[in-house]
Amino acid sequence: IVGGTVSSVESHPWMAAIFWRSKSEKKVFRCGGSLISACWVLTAAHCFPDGSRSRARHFSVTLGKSALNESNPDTEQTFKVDKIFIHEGFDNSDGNYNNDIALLKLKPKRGRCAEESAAVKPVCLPPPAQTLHPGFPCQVSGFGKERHELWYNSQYLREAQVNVLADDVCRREDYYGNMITDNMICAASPNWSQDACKGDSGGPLVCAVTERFFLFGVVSWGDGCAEEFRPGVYTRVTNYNKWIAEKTGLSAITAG
Ligand code: 4AZ
Repeated sequence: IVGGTVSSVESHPWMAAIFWRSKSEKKVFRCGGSLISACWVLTAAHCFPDGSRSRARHFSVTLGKSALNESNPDTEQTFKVDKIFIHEGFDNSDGNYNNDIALLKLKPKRGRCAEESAAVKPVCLPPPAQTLHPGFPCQVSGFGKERHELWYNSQYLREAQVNVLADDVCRREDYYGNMITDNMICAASPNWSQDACKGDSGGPLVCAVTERFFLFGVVSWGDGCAEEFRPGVYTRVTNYNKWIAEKTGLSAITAG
């Protein structure tokens, strides 16, 4: 997150941190994600490049985490990953991020996955027809870089305030032109000071509709971070209600 503020997982209790276990058993932070029900985390497909996609057992998910390099046993819940579902339409061979969405099925412990607490709570999925008007205020959270030039992630969870951008603006030639598909939402801060950045991928873009947060976007891509005319681009979650229902077997997800 560039230009935002330090946050806590209690303000984003659906925030998931996805780790990859290296050959030397070291846990390497890979991506953000969003808890959508006790056993399911929604994230980005590009977090699982070819080769690692079938290796669910190399990944783990920690919920209730506010700091990347320290663990808090009072708030954190960690799960192995049972299965990774990458959207069938995701094809990044030509740097094209269309359908950048994936689901992780958590492996239950003693028959249970996430247990709700002040630090762990699933987010609501918006109904398929729910659209956001240009300018609608949302927030993005993550452990990603605080500046594009840095090589390290943020130690603490951060959040940024960004507004939804009109599709036709984001498709203008001085923005991203035809790189923006109907499966993407662009969001930026009015003075370009706040944005998601590398390491925030897979994490939540939430927007409050009627005093409740809904997951409208998954951090996907952008040209740099917090650059003029270069909004953050998010996977448009409302286009995937059916896909999510199919994979998870959850028909109406209204927790949160
Ligand atoms: C990335 O490289 C990335 N400014 C993610 C989000 C944004 C830029 C880059 C948005 O994963």
